Amino acid sequence: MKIFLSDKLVDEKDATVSVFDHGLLYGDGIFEGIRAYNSRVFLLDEHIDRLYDSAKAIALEIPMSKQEMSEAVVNTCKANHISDGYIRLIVTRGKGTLGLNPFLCEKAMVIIIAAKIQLYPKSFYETGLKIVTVGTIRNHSEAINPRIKSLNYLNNIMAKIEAINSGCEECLMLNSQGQVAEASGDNIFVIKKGVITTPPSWCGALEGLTRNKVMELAREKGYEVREDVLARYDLYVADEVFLTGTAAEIISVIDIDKRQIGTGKPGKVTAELSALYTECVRSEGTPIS
Ligand code: PXG
Repeated sequence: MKIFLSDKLVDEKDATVSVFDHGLLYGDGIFEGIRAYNSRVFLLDEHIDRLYDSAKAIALEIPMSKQEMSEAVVNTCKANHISDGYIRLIVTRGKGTLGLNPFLCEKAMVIIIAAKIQLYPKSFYETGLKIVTVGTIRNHSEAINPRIKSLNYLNNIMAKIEAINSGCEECLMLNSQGQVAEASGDNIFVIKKGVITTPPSWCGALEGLTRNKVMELAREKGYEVREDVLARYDLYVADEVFLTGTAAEIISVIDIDKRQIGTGKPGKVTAELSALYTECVRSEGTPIS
């Protein structure tokens, strides 16, 4: 496998970073998870924009232009003959000292991995997920703003541990006010009487690109789509609940905290949106060759 490292493609065995890299020492960095479908990189410009916004927020200077970064992503796919896959784009603070001071780091390190994607088993989509509310709350927005896709995912990992220990694959995370934020690696939506609602990002949600695309597709179909504060109550009494993310795409939730959601089976509106999304990923994106 070829990895883009710093400024060029190298063999996987040579793709190493310093033990003094602050990405490793402190989780000081940012990332994107991107999909390629049908020889096209889906939502590439949107991912690059979010990456540079995350960088700005943590005062990290990326040593490449957006254009160069986009080209590097496409070239990494090309070099690995990826037409359908998952791309991990990482920018760390780079090599520094054992102290916290990020300004002593030499230069931000850029890493791009283009690989095959490990999907959720098909059965999860057919039967839907059971999720549980966890005690770990989503990062406070004035600590690490959840809109920053930072390399520091301990918050989400602690939540994921609780979910797995409870026998669930995913969880529901609340914010410090007890409002619904998102899942550990996906956004959440509820459907009630035909109205589709997802928490606004200020409630502690990452501004997911799948989330944004699903909102756009639903509006085009004539659905009323809202960004509004949600309590767990709203989820429990919903007709349908689903999660969105680059890796998971759209996946139904059929049980939350042992409350059956709707009929207890993946719902019709979720299936409709899922079909629209599938159509979209097949036909849109930046060509790889
Ligand atoms: N919320 C969080 C906290 C995320 O990390 C999403 C929502 C969905 O955003 P997009 O832009 O992908 O629609 C994410 C992104 C995994 C995994 O292995 C998932 C993400 C990141 C890293 C790993 O499930 N999700």
